[in-house]
Amino acid sequence: MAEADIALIGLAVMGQNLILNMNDHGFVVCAYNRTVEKVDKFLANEAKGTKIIGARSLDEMVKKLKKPRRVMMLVKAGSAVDAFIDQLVPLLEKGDIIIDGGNSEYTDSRRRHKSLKEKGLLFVGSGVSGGEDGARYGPSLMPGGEPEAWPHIKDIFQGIAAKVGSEPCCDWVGEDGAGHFVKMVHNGIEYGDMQLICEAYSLMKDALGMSPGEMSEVFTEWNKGELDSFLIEITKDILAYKDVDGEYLVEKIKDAAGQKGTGKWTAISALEYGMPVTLIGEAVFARCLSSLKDERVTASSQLSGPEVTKYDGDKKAFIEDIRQALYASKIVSYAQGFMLMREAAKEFNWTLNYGGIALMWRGGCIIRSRFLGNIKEAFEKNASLRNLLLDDFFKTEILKCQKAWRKVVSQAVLLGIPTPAFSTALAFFDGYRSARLPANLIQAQRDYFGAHTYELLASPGKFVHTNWTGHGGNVSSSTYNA
Ligand code: NBP
Repeated sequence: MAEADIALIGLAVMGQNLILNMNDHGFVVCAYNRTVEKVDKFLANEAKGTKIIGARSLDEMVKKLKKPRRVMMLVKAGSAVDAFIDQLVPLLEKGDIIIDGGNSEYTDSRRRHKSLKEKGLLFVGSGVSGGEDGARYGPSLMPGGEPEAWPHIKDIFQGIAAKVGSEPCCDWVGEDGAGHFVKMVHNGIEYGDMQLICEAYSLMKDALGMSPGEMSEVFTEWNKGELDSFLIEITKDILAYKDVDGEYLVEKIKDAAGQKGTGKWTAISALEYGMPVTLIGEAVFARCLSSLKDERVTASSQLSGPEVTKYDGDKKAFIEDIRQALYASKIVSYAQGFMLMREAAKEFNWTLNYGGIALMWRGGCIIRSRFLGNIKEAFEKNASLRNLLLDDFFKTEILKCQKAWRKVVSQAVLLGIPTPAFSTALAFFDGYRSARLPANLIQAQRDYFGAHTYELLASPGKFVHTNWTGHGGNVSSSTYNA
């Protein structure tokens, strides 16, 4: 009997919790898993006493679904998704919906959307963020793909999503791979936010000699203001946490950061589409450098830095400067993330709702913060805002922080404390606000050695070549802009 509103394939941590969340919101879910014993186990334990039903084969699962059938997968990204799609296609009918909620690459989602559309099936690739807790009590959901599918899944998705006030942190993102692209940028921004917090920690620890306990108090204060966010909140808890021996646990953890690849994908897309998403790039490289632990240990005894490594000015004022440097850098990071999304939208013909994206990230996910409310307002005021830095609110904020930001970056350089994200954000800011950059010289160099031509300021659009040495020819190469 067709009784289930939706099927969910994949009974690992995300799938189980999302099913329980859907059940709480009144939807009947049919659970399925490749290893079918997990279905029985789930029904007998976590799902006991709920309206959740199970299936022991895909055929049985499909038969239990109301039409149009909605099948959501939360399985390992990659070939497992394709394997399930291949098995589902012959079982489904035109107009049925397949949703991939895993961390798939947006290029895969674009391919799946295209191939399923040819078969009359509606594909949705949805970013799901918030980890286990989010899945259970309200994730941030970023669905994209076939727009026709949205009215059929909207109630379920917005019902189970995190809420800010009464607004769900879920809306339609855009066509084909847009949902997974936006999720990828979300993860990249998460890398950036984490790196910025680490740099603030490093400055307080190394330049000011503060203990984790003292720093936890600072983060507690910061969390009451503009920086109010999940990541600042957990940082204050982490810093305050003491091991069984009474020592701070954080200082015992090996300083080599892992990564799963979504930050790297964001940086790769940035390079691919020519967008200067420098902060996320630096955050990924900072993790790479951290993982060269043995090499760093060797280098630390051979490569000396400045003699003075402690800040000797007013400690309290410097802590406030660090806060402002973090805030300004964060504004740059989000501005860059939105620049990348705007460029991808152009590339793939997506109509992205930028204010909606900010709202989707406002709650439920790892980068949730008060700040995202300001971004939402900026795009609400002006949907075609070219760059966040040009919005009145952010313009005022960043200009207010500018002096402190410059002081922190220059102090870090003088004291030999690495702050790649703070520094790159400031360099971007200075580059972005420059009407004239030294790229004229690059163009001249390119023309000198490769006859690549250059454009004169006085005659835009006209590319010319100069015989710089007098002995080169007058033949020019093609004009490259990449
Ligand atoms: P996992 O990523 O660990 O995936 C486990 C599921 O994938 C199980 O149902 C498993 O079936 C199935 N599976 C695997 Br593994 N290989 C398969 C194959 N070759 N064919 C068919 N099924 C296969 O689970 P998760 O941590 O719950 O994450 C689910 C998705 O959500 C992933 O894409 C993940 O990246 C994404 N995500 C995770 C989080 C998080 O915090 N964990 C957050 C946001 C998004 P089996 O039981 O038969 O082995």
